[in-house]
Amino acid sequence: MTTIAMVRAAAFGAGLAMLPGGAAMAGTYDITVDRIAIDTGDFVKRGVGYNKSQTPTILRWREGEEVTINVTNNLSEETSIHWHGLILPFDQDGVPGVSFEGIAPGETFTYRFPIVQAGTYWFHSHSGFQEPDGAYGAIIIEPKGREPFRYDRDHVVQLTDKHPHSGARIMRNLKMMPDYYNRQQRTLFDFLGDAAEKGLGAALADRGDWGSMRMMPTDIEDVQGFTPLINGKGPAQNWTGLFTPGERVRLRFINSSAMTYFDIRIPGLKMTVVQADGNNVQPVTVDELRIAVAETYDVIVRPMEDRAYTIFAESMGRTAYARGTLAPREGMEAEVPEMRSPPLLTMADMGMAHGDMGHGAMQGGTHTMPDGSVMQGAAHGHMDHAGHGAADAGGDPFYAPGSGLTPEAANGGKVLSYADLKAQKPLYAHREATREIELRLTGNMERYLWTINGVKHGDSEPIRLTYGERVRFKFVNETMMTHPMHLHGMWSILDNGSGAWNPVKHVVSVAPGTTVYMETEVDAPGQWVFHCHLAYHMEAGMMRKVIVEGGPAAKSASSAAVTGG
Ligand SMILES: [Cu+2]
Repeated sequence: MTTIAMVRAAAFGAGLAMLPGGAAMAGTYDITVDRIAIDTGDFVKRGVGYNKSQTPTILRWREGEEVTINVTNNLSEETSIHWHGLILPFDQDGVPGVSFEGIAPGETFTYRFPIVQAGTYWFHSHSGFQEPDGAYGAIIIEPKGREPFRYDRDHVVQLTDKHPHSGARIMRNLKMMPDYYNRQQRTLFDFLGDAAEKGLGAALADRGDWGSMRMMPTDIEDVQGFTPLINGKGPAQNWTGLFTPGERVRLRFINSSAMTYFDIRIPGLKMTVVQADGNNVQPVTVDELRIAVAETYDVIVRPMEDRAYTIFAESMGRTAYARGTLAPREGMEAEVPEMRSPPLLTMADMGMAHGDMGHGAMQGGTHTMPDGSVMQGAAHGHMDHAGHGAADAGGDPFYAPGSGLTPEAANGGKVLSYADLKAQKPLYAHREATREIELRLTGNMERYLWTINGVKHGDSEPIRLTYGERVRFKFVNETMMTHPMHLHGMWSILDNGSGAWNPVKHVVSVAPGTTVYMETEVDAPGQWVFHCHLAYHMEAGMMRKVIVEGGPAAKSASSAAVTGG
């Protein structure tokens, strides 16, 4: 019996009930948290899994349903489940020490909350390194009404970066030696190559700049040596999703990696993006998309031929790839492309050495685009390039001008940009923010310390918000790594210049050397967290507690009282 079937059986066994009138439903779901063996095809390791399986559990819910989820902890340590992207009472959010006490070994904890949204989401442990160790699954919520797009079948495509080391061991190694897992150190040979190309002086100056940053131009992934999985299967194990030629197939991409961004493409197929982070967007057709850690994108593809297609997802740093197959029948395969060469960070990614352009990005000023047009600081809300396909303007506005990280399509076609995302229907009335909060993303590579405004979580004061306000968050990335920032409990409205149609997300990825704005309607009382979703950055301190003061008491918690402060 598959995991999906098991969960469904559990739901029906406990009586999935449609109440009179057909509006309200209630379902009960059972999840066990177990130590399991995980076989990636490259190695076998001990890890954590839900319902005794390395195949991620899929929870299928309906908007308007009241869900009851019994989580039984079969581990010898505390666990928790966070429902990533779900809007719910804060005491159901599953962050130990903030939302609740955690789930002790041997204990069964019952979550209960109404489902007030639809789309593709996921869930994961918020305890220790259980998520990198395998504790994640998918959530699919069917909408009450009709979808604004058509599809004939759907597949979850859940990615992760499975490492042979446990999460705890990776953290110890990174703390001891921050470049422990960076295998792409540049060599003397590369230096000689640079010197030949740029001249010895420039190559030396370049080296000096990088040395003083204590970074390397190859510091794109600080944890390498993993095997990417799709739905629990390594590249050789080749997860396969079936289709009948001519069908519209909805692929629900979820990036459940600890640390890895992926560039996803399906050679031979265009992908029409219809949803980002669970919220419908105006359809945009692309050849390739980059998915940040913890994001979801739903795309529709229409394979017409009676043949196999490869789902190819290279890590952003090109150290590994995930591979799966769409095929009319099991056992078919298509060609697996070669990985492209790894990107190199540039001075622009340091947020320096590019004169006015770099400063424009850092300080929210203006800079001139290569085509001569002028835009405000990276990703500022009033540029008029948004939605026109950022490539037309000479670069993706969500990367620093001259960045080595700007994605390009393997076939020379269209890559999805944040600038392309427009809400299908605005979720909130558009209004001016009531105030701005600046969050500088900071770090010290030498000590593997990742911080916000230079302060690590353990030494920080909570961010205090007031119920009913609309806060504008200004992210200034002063590090050379890309950070996927995730606020719990409330939506993150990404300012990409689309005004009322700015996309509604739960993760906002901030590239090096850029300033990105998001706004939040503060409509969820209680206490939450706001953090970088890279597992080891969060653990190293890139996190804040958020306290929402005021608001209706009835909404603040479904059972427990607020603890701490
Ligand atoms: Cu999260």
